[in-house]
Amino acid sequence: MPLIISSEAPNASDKFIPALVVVDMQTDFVSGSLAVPDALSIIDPINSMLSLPFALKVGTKDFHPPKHISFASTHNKSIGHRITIYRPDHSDSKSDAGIEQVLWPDHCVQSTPGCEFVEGLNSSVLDAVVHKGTHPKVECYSAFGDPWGITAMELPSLLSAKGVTDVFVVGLAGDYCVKSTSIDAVKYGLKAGSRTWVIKDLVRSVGNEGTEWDEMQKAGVMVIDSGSVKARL
Ligand code: VGL
Ligand code: ZN
Repeated sequence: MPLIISSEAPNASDKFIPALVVVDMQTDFVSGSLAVPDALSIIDPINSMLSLPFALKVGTKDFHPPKHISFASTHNKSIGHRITIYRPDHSDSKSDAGIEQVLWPDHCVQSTPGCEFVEGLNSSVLDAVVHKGTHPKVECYSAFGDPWGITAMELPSLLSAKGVTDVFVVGLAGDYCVKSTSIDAVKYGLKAGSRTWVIKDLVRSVGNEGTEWDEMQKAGVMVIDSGSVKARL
């Protein structure tokens, strides 16, 4: 048999294996202690995304123990106050610049109703649920890992097991967990060869500055709308 080299041979970059990551669609973020404005309106459109044939559908949950380091009540400080936190496994915090942490109301505490997926979300079709913020002394906005890489998270291995080429992100909150997760998805994609998209009309933010979109795009996240995703899938 002669070897035929066709210019139309499928090229690795033509592969399209999409994953949907639904970030923190939990009661506390929709109607509870840390309700994100207008979050209710994205539940149904996210359900319709979840009905599309993504190769992998992952939900994330903010999943804090009581007295978590990100809670204002833990420090007897007011909500919105900023503190500096350090790597919990650092014996010498003087050699650690630390990171700024804004303090939140108690939210998404494990085993409380506010931590559940919001009512009406079709979570039964999710292939996996990734929990984050489980370490009492580590804040973790990204579903890929915490700022110090202390807490191991399963999202990278879920994506690579399916050979995902395109990661689509929706959910809450645009200026915190969606932003961090999407930017980390780009970093993952640099190694795995995948692209990262955030579906803008299926995201709501806590603040109203809107700078998160620029930050995500500068980092290499592509911003798309749900209509275009539906047309592609
Ligand atoms: C989040 C604030 C605190 C989020 C989580 O899901 O965006 N925001 N914890
Ligand atoms: Zn949190």
